[in-house]
Amino acid sequence: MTEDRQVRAAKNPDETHHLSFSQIPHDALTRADRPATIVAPSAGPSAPRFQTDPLTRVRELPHRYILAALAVGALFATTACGGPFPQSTLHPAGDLGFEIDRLFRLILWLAGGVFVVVESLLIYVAIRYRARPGQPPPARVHGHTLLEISWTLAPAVILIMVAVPTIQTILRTDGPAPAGALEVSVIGHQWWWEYRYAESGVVTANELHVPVGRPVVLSMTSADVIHSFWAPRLGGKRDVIQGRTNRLRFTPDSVGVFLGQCAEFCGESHANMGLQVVVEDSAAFEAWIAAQQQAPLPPDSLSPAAREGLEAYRRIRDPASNTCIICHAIQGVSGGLMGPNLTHLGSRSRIAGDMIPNTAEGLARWLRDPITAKPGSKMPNVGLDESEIAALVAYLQSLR
Ligand code: HEC
Ligand SMILES: [Cu+2]
Repeated sequence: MTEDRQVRAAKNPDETHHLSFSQIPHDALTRADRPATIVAPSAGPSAPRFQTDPLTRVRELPHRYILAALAVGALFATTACGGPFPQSTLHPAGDLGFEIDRLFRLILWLAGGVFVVVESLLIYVAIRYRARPGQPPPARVHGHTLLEISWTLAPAVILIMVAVPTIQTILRTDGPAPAGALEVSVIGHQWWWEYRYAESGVVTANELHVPVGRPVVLSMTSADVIHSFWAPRLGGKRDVIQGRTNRLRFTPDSVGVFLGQCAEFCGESHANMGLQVVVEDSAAFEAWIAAQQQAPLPPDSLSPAAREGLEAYRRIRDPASNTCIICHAIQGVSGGLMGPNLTHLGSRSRIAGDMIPNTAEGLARWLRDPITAKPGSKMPNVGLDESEIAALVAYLQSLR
């Protein structure tokens, strides 16, 4: 800092507050004289508050702020005990979910034990050896073999206690399908899930149907970036990576609809990459498979509106990349391979990665502008007019 600037700083501390870093001459930036110290001369009665140390600042807070903060904390703590929480790992619904829950509890207890021991020692030492007036500085201790061995061994033992069951669980759940298991290929896309059932040839999206009590093995890969399949109550999560096949094995033990979602940030609509796992008894599952294997209604049994929709669906658009049949597959109608298979769209409860209800209104909203309905959607705004949208909704709803 130059001489006259220092003088000015002392005379008019306010002015120095406006000095920006770049305004300070380069040679002035010595260690002892960095911008933070420029405000030092003003440390008089009008000294800015931020110069006090953090503890003093907390002590100076009016008590009502502290009470308010505690009240908000308590509110969060109590609301966390309510429910329902459809994506809670604490209510497992399958073997993998139970394993994960068991690991979580093991680690929680170990960490809790460490916390209690460390905090008790800390509080004991802070009180027992606190500074007293006139007390000489404490003697230094150097080297204590027993202590050093024990504080190296104790964490190592705890980490082994965590690592062994964790790795065992990973190995147990990422192997090839055992005999009798249901194998499903899962393909992660920005931002939806594709499922292909090896034995039945069924292809669907976002809503995975599996039977209760039978092992399921998901063979998972990605069409683009890294995703992660996670249906918390059933277990998981496991990364879904392009060029790799990761497996996830679990056996659901209760019937129900279990929500899940992508658990690896994968771009703009990552948060909208939801999924459902529909666990049903084996009769309902077989019925679902049989229905998925049906071909769609032939054009002449469609209603006039739906037939118009089929025409709109087949229409070659300008630019051609806006043409439905380039992207979507419908058995016997089109073989496009970029978007979800629509052959049995009507059997799904939601569209666009579990985001929008599969109703006439939801479908129309989607077709009108997919990019507003789902930020970043890889389905373009095709530029449909309202009559085309109405016809397409009628057609899409015929695909049961
Ligand atoms: C450039 C490729 C492309 C074109 C063209 C296209 N789509 Fe899509 N479509 C997609 C993709 C990708 C998705 C999945 C979007 C998501 O969920 O993030 C999708 C989703 C959908 C869905 C929801 C499916 C589900 O199960 O979630 C419907 C319905 C749909 N498209 C209908 C149409 C119709 C009708 C047309 C023609 C008017 C069309 N699409 C044109 C790529 C396309
Ligand atoms: Cu994802």
